[in-house]
Amino acid sequence: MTHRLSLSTLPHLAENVQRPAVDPRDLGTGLVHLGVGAFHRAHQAVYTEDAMAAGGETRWGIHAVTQRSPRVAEQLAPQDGLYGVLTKGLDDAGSPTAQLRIVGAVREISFPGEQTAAVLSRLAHPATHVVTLTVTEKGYRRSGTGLDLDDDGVRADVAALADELGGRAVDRAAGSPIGMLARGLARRARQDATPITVVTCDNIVHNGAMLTGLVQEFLAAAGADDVADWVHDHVTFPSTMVDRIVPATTDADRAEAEALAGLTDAGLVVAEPFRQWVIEDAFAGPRPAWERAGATLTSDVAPFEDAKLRILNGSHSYLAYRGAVLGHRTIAEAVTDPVLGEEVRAFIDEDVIPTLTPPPGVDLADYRDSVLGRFENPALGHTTIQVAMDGSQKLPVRLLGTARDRLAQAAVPHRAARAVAAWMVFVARAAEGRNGLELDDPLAPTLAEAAADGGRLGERLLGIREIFPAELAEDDRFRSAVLTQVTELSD
Ligand code: CS2
Repeated sequence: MTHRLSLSTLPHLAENVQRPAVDPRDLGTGLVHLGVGAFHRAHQAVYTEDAMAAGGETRWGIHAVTQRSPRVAEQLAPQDGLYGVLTKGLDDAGSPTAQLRIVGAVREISFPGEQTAAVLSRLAHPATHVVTLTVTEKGYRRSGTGLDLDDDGVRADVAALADELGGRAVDRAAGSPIGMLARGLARRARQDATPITVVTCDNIVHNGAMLTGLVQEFLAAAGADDVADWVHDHVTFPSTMVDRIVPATTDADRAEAEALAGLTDAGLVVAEPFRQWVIEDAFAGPRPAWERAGATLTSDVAPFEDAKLRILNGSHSYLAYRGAVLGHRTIAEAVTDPVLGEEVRAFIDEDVIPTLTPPPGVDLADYRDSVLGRFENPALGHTTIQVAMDGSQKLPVRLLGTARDRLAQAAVPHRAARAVAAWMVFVARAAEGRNGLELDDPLAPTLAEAAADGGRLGERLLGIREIFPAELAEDDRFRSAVLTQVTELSD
């Protein structure tokens, strides 16, 4: 029987698999991460481990918190937090390569249901200096541009904080990531009160400012004015651009990793070789030396963020919606479809690049080529359906800013309109369950209702204000470009 990966079985790991870069047993806990999905494990955790190894530090072990379910905790806890990252690329001759490394930076793991108390104390602990988040776009529970105070989880957390501040019930299970974070910050304000930095790593425009705003709205709703002042003075929220393609792990990936490692690993994640992290240098206290692991610390993340969200994520979504409707299972198949590949390139060139300021040292045409080249990686098996999920949350970030900026330049964004129309046609097909497609989106009921109004698909979807701001939806140039494309793509 093959043993399972853990600290005690680590000595049995096959020779050619990279061991943790620092001894997990030596690590203290200095960082809390909310939302320990595959992306965190393949990105920030790897940077953090490499930063500790490069700087000879041991204080940045991670207390990782799952979003809702105990599933990741069940995968990682029996493995003492250890898991593999299977990096899949291509060699110079175009043959697939796979390298496995074991990461040991995750030292504690909780899920919000029963273990809220442990997370709140970690957030308030003086050794904790940094909180990172990957809770996905919908995890922030926004409605329009602000916090959705009607969300059940947020409401329960607001009530819990009000009770905690009033000396009543404490440690009630957290119902939302913002609630968990704000309640932890409130506890820190009352206990140790040392500054802390909160780093959001989700694909959202100006993500740092967005998160500060949500935390402050939450505190205002709980009547926590003193905490709000403390947060204003002691907590920073740097913006970041994060990048690494991390497809969902499959059974075949787990079997491949097991053959390499000689151990089973329920926490395995798969990733492309490329990774990038650009972080606003605005820390309230100590932080891991992430720059020693290849991250860029800068005073202005915005140009990096805009280029990545609009070029990479924008064309990812474009390929996902058009590709899924055309029957392409993976992003690699979609981007290598000659017609679709040309379309997406034209979208980037004609509509996206004219809206961007090149980040320092970056040539946007080269960046485009490198992104499209990464999408072609057939070894990843990244499915169109995975990228297609949560379109209502992703569209504004990835496509609508481009459309708005082109209109402001007095240009009609035909290409961006086509991308939006591709989403609409996908929604219609998925709502009907055609071609095995499914509508996986927090606004699914609203979208399905709009899609049921067959002939008016475009108008109905453009009317959803949570997605399309009025100034854009009512702009005749954009509107008619979208509607024309919906007709064309529906054929
Ligand atoms: C993808 C991203 O699933 C998606 O929507 O576009 O997760 C993408 O793979 C990452 O942002 C790459 O950094």
